[in-house]
Amino acid sequence: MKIIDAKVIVTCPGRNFVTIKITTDQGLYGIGDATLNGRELAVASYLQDHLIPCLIGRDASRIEDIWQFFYRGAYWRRGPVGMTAIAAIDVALWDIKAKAANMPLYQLLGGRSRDGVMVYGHANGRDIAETVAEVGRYIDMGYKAIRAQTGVPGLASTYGVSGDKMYYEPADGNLPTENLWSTSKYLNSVPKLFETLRDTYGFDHHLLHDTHHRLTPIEAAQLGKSLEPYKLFWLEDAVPAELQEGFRLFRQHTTTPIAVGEVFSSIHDCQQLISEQLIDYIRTTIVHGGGITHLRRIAHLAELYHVRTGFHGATDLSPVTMGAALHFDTWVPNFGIQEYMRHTPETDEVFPHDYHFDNGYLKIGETPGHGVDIDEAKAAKYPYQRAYLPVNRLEDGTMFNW
Ligand code: EZ4
Ligand code: CO
Repeated sequence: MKIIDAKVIVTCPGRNFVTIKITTDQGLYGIGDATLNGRELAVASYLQDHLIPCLIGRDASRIEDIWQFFYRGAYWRRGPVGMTAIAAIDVALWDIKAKAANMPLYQLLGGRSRDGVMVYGHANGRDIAETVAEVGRYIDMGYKAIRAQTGVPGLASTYGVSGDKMYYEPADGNLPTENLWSTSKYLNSVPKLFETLRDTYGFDHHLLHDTHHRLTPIEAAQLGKSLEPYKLFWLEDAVPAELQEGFRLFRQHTTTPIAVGEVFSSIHDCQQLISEQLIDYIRTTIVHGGGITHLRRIAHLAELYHVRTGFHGATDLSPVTMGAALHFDTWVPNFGIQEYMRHTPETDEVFPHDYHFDNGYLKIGETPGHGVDIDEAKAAKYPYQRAYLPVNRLEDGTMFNW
């Protein structure tokens, strides 16, 4: 089965998405997501100018060989741009292989391990009262697990708090928006939020929180410790993880479960975090981590060390990634949870998909492949619009992490 065509489709139905469509001489095609928020065109060019010329004429069934060809063959390994491009091709090839077998993708991975994929939604508000009310709304919608973020008194804006309650999109500027950050103000506000949430709703639902890479290990230790009475499902991205051994300090001070990894691009970014049992959940996902072929290796390594998966699933990961991730989640033995932010109706129209929300779970259908397509005519109606993620400065003007 020869690859006869591969094209990159860039579309902006409310936000930018980069998609690859690979076609074979047998008329089958596969779809892969290549979206890297705020740096979309770098991946589009990497695919278009460097990978696609090597892809035409290859046997689409040789997924592992093609993965190795592009990973080893670049000489310059890893990194978000390269690994996102490889992931897009990988997912499209798995889609083709499953369609050729006339099976839903999860069957090729090893079959069903669960009936549905537990997801967590994002509740947020400008202050604690508003966030508490939002969490109640998610409970009413049937969610078993909810991430709670709240505005920080004294800061004009906070990560994860949006005007639109249904759709959160942080990439909001033609040039990067500049926000202000104060760790001490933040650390004062978070325990109060979770205390109020547990007082209001009890302990029947899983609660999660994302610190978005803004603390040092000892600050993260303080936060983890102060949240212990509220029994979080996880504390996410408390510390940037370039220094994997830095998590030892954080880990040894708290029993709050730790999740990290949405910005990782390979197993080498988390090898020590996993093998030293410094984390509980690995968040690296298919689109930014080299596709199904590479995520399978990460998941298997994690399983040895009692680490479970918790794939990133923000709106900048297209429905194609969500579909592929749900097939992976349906199979993977050490599944933990899946993040789920709803896409807008415009996005859903461009990417028809065979998954749906059902009482706290996402469920996939039996469509052969990963079950997500792209409507090229609709995609063409939404041209690319440059959009950046915000940046953060401390109150004295120092550049910080967003
Ligand atoms: O800020 O995906 O857990 N989710 C997140 C996301 C990230 C965006 C960045 O593109 O941290 O909201
Ligand atoms: Co996050």
